[in-house]
Formats: sequence, structure tokens, C-alpha cells
Amino acid sequence: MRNPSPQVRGVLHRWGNVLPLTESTPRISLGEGDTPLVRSSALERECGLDELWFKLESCNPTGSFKDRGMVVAVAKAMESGARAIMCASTGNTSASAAAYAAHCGLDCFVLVPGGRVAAGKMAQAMAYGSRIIEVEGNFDDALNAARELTAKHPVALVNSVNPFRIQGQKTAAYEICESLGEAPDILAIPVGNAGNITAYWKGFGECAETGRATLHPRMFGFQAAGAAPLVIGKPVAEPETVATAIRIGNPASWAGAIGARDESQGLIEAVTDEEILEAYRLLARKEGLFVEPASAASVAGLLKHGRAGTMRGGRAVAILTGNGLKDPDTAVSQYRPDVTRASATLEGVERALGW
Ligand code: AN7
Repeated sequence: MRNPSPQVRGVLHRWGNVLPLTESTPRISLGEGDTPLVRSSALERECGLDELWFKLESCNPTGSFKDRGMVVAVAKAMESGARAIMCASTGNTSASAAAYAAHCGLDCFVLVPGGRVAAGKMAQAMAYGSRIIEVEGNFDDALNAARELTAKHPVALVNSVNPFRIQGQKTAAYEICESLGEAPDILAIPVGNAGNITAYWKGFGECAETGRATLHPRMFGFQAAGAAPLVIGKPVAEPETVATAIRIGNPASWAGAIGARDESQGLIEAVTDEEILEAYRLLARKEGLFVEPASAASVAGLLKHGRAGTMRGGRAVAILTGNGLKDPDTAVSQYRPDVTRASATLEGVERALGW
């Protein structure tokens, strides 16, 4: 293959040297990775930090971090001759799988919990032309079914139980070390199925081994209080939270998350839906960052520590995992009362504004 031009982007081009690629792995890309790292303008002090940075994984091509891992999983599936992929999903994995399948001419089957996937994510899976099955059950039930189906039929499973997903997602840790010139003191991240916290910890470990960083960050994972199996230490049969992306009761990467927490001297804690929605509001209104509720969980956790006085300065990076446009219904239901109606006249608008 010719050398890619400078315009060619993507995780496989940029990080191929730290990924398990071969000559025959197709170098596919939708332009994923290389996401912005943006300094907090408002919430840093309140979080008790010297520096707070946001990694905008919402800027990936389908609007979430899933694309980093999906590009590797799909490329490896193609390399092994697969013609079809499948995933269970709370929404973002299915949006990403559907996009890469469309890009690569593969069939895509997605299993989603009926009625519990945010509207933007359903719209994506439909638009990219995946075959969508709404199952009567939650994400954990859907993942069990997907595992059984892909064991029986010639379809590649692209959930994060696929190790190539973790490989791809670890590249975000490399980018953070490159951008900051060092690993941060704290990495704050929402936790659902626990693939991403596992991937970041792997990435930071590799960065330390290869001299890209001297520090290992403390890993701070946050789950929604109604879906916090890692916090309570046992699976949750009926997880419930406004943050539907992380409405997961039995994370597949359970051991990876606990390993990341313990090896890094970090923590995995719960934040309530109220705390998530407060952080969701503050991120949008004080930072100009519109994220989906699950992404606000990590910032909710940092705010909680900052206010409790349990944070002792230092530099943290919070991973903003998904775009706010994914879940317009939550935004509209939160903020609709703030909108005022008026006649389309000078006087009408002045009256509405109280001018
Ligand atoms: C925005 O799409 O599990 O702990 O099926 O969409 O690696 O699961 C999504 C998870 C955080 C949690 N933020 O990451 C799915 C799915 C957002 C997410 C998570 C998800 P993991």
C-alpha cells in the first residue's frame, strides 16, 4: 500500500505500530481518533483540581469513543474473512458497528434493549442500514444472546469482549500522554460494560513501559447508582438510570475494571441520576460541552470529590465518551420549560424577554 497522505487519518494509520495488525489487515478508517483535549474553563476549582482536561471522544465519526475500538475489530474481522458482524448495545456500539459495516460492505446485526436506547443512536443504526432487533430484556440479556448467536453462526461479535475493541480503545491513552507530555494524575471515566476503563489502563501501562509517560494515573471510574454492580460487588438484575448508555448490570470486563482500580490505587464509585444531570447541565452551560448523560457521570464524580474536599489538586483528564446529540429527549425534557413563546414582533419578543 502507498504511504497515506497527510490528510489520511484514523486509528489504524496513526497507531498501527502499537496494534496487532498484519500486512493483510485492511487499513479502513472513518477518520476516528485524534480527538481534542480541551482545558476546563469553569469546573476545575470546584473539582478540587489544579488542572482538568476533557478528552472529547464525542468528536469521533459516530459521536462516541466506540469508533476507536470498532475500527480495529472490524478490520480484524475482515482480515479473518467475516462477512457479517453482530453486537448487543445500549446504543453507541450499535451506531459504530453499523457505520463501519456500511463503510466496509458487511452485514450488521444489532441487538438492543427494547425502548431503552436514546433516539439519536437508534436513528444512526437505522440510517447506516443495520438489521436491528429489539430484544425483550436489558443489555445484559442482549449480550448473552449475541454471544450464543455468534458462537453458532458465522458472524463476528464486536462487543468489547472482542479483544481487538480493547486494543483500539487503548489508543486514547496514548493520545493523552502525547498531548500532555505525560500521563495525568487522575483519569476519570464512566463505567458500564467496563471495556473502556480496561482499555485505558492497558494503554497507560504500555505508555509507561515504552517511555511515553513516567506516571500511571489513578483510575477513577463512575457508575450510575441504579446500575453500579462494581460498587456493590455483585450483578444488578434490573439496572436503571437516566444514563441509558451505562444501564448495565453485569459488566463483561468486570475483572479488567477491578484490576484497573486496584493496580492504580484508584476507585470505582456511584453517582446518582441527580448528580449526573447536574454535571450534564454544568458541562453544557459552563464549559460549552454538550455530552450525553453517561459521559457526565465522570464529571459528576469529580465534582463530588471536589466539594467533599477529598481531592488534593493535581491534573485530571475526564473522558467525555459520547455526544449530547445522541440523546435529544433527555435534553429537551430537562430544558423545555426554559423556552418562552412569543409573537414574532418587536413587542412580543421584548415582552417575552422582560426588556
Ligand atoms: C457514552 O454502546 O455499552 O464501560 O453498548 O455509550 O466500556 O461499557 C456503551 C457504553 C460510557 C461505558 N459512555 O463504557 C454500548 C455500551 C458512553 C457509552 C459507556 C458507554 P464501557
